[in-house]
Amino acid sequence: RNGIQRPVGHTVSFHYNPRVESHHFGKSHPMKPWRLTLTKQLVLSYGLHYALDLYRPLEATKEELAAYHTREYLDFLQSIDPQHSHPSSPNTDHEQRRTAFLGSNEANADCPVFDGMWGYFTLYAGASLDAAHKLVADQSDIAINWSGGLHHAHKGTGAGFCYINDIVLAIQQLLLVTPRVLYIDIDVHHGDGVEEAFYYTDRVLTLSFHKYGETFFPGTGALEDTGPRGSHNPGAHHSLNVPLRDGIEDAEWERLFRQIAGDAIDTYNPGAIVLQCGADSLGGDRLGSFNINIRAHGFAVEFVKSRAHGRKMMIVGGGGYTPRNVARCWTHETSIAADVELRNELPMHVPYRQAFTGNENGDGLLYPSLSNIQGKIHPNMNDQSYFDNLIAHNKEQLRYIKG
Ligand code: VJV
Ligand code: CA
Ligand code: ZN
Repeated sequence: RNGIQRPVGHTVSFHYNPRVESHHFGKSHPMKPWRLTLTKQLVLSYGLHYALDLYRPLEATKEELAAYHTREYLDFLQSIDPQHSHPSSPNTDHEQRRTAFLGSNEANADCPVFDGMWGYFTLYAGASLDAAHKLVADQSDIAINWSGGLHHAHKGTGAGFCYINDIVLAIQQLLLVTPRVLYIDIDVHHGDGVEEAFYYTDRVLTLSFHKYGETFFPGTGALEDTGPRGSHNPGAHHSLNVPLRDGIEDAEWERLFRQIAGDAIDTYNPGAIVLQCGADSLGGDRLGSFNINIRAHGFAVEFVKSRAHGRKMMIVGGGGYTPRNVARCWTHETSIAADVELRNELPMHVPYRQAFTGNENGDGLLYPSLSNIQGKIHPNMNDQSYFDNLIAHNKEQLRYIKG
């Protein structure tokens, strides 16, 4: 009806269980699962689902999560959920365990305990595992999970809004069938949890672009941190970092990404590529401070897809704290995966249309200019010589790597 069709010989799967939407981190917490509702509505309104294989994955089992996470952490997460907790366990012990697993009083505002949280984790992790399984079984070429991408979670603790590391779990599955996986992370925060999980192996190359400096979370991901010291360690040179300053713009971003991600793909020659598309690197994000627009963000997907050459590709979400732009960005990126061009005027019948209309909300367009009209203004603190140094340093690291 609207001309959107499935391209021949290239299957794009979309892994999503709408039950994630109903979870709330708490009043005024920046992480809003509701942004996923908005994304899904926009994808459906554009008719993109005609070009996708839609899956509604079930919760991951505790056994599946234990492939990476410790038993004691999982026991804690499962039991602290009010719906699963034992009323007999004393409160003090409860608080001690909460501090141990989710951070001290100040930090645990990032990872609150909320109603139904076990259901939320197992749903988003279940979707990433389902995506990985469809790639492994050769039933999909590009598998998308916008509810995943929670890159800060550690083996035995939560951090930065992330409790279960669905990305690590998915990469572990891909490693069963391919010798090397490339992980690329364009969230404005450093992909520390994924880097850490594969720090000592040469079977995963991690590459994160992020804001770095002052006190910006999580504080890791310096240019010089490229893996364990000592060239005898297999993980040496297999963690790449691209630390950026405030205000990076479209053309610079695209050039940097093309150069560094391009070199990484060519040199490492991975069997699969996992791309974390955190939308907090967009201009106008509530927590981020970059100045890139939706098409420049999507350039990462476009570029990786163009260089994939038959390799399996997995796309996950991540951060993104201005919900209307998260929905725009991930709808655009779904369309790139599916080889469909979308018109700039949003469909008339899109639910929650008012979230996208008006001058401050982007004038009913899919691709409004995000720089300087939304959120705080972040002057560009990067310069050409800084970028040149980032490119040169990462090229030097890749000389140690043989694909
Ligand atoms: O900067 C931090 C840590 C603090 C301690 C805790 N307070 C709340 C904030 C400062 C040092 N944490 C970051 C975590 C960012 C996580 C990003 C996750 C992702 O996008 O990479 C992947 C999904 C941070 N920045 C902003 C906040 N936390 C923040 C947390 C809140 C909040 C406002 C800001 C938590 C609750 C409430 N407001 C009500
Ligand atoms: Ca990143
Ligand atoms: Zn982030």
